Amino acid sequence: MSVTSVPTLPRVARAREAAPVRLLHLGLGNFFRAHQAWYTDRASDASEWGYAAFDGRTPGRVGLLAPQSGVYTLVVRDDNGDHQELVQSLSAVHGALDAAAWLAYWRDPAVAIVTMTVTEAGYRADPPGGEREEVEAFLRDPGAPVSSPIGRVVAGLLARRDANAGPVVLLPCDNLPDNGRQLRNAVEAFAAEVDPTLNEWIGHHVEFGSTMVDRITPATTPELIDLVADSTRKDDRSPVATEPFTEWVIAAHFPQGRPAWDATFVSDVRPYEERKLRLLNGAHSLLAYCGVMRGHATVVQAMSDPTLRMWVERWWDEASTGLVIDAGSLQEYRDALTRRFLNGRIRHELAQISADGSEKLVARMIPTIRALAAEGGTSLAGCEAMGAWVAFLRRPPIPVKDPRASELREKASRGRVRDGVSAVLGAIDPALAQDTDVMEHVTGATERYLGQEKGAL
Ligand code: CS2
Repeated sequence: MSVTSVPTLPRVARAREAAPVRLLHLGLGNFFRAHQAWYTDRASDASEWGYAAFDGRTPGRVGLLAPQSGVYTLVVRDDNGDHQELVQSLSAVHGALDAAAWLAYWRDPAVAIVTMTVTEAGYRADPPGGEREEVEAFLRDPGAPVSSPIGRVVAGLLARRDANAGPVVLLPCDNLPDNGRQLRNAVEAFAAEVDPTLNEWIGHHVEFGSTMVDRITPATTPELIDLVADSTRKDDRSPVATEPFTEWVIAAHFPQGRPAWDATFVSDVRPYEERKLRLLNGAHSLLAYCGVMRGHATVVQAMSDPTLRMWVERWWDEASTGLVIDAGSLQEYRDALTRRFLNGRIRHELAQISADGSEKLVARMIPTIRALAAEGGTSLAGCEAMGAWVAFLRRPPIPVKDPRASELREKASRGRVRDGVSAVLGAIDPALAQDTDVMEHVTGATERYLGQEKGAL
């Protein structure tokens, strides 16, 4: 049965009053809704902390959520079946271009925390040189579209300072090492362009927290919408599927308080974040590029391929070197990852993970490849993944999504395979392109992946 054929089902609706808005979010995607919004919904003081959430660069989510006043069904899936929860922490949802509402929240002293999920690529203060005009245009006309997330945050900070609305905590929730520092660098660089006095105010009023976030959350499918309609007898156009596992580690001070999130609060997120980025996200990228080049579509399929499983285990051995987490808990972590990757009830598309490789690989895989090279060793699994990535860029079986797609595709396609590998590695880490051992292994892998249709794999 499909919701389109059952127009009479009532739209999913709020079961409790919306909490006052004290949290702001940029990037109203599925991950935010399975993670930060869900933690807020589950907090014991949920009635005091509501979110106003804005679409990121891709508009559209708000059109589905606004008619159901921001509430949606979270479907938690594992082999024991589905468990559904109504998430009601979004008190308001807004489109990406609703700049007047965006600035109004920043001017409101009750708004204490701004979280963001804008993808790895969102932390670039691009377009270079274009930011000044972008923010000036925005401030002249709050209806003017601003596309860069950093531009939107800086515009918000200007509005907050001008309204004298007090301190605010910025909490980035993307998979970047030291994401608070990266956000601070991008915001300060942008702010300096826009208003030379803003950084001093930022220094006194803005806390840049760092976080490690984890919950595997695939894109919503039409089947999920039908499944929720069937089981709840409600029409929810924007449910989210996710896994039972979830983790949130936060290092920040909250001068105006925070929801009673069931998160882990630490003084330094680095050990957690390095473990997660390298082991989970690194293995994801390996499975994504090697997987699509071997004809797989999902994480479960790729992880069930014995060759790729071997490469993942090898990657975990390599990427564990230097992690400051004890070995016993590392093995448990790896076992849990294996179970999570093999969760057959989560259809996690490799295409989704393959996006933004130029940003993701630098955060997830390159540090391990570099560290092993510095010790005179080789990250064979890292080179395997890089080789598959270059093959993917050179001859993509699915569309390449990356802010640098055309540049990287052109580089990958140059002359002999070795030339393509050298140009791509040089574009993301020049030192790696100079490393003869890395070059040899990556080139070998790229040649193998490109030759697979001739039976070379
Ligand atoms: C994935 C992540 O798409 C990707 O790049 O590796 O979204 C991953 O699923 C999450 O970080 C899990 O917490």
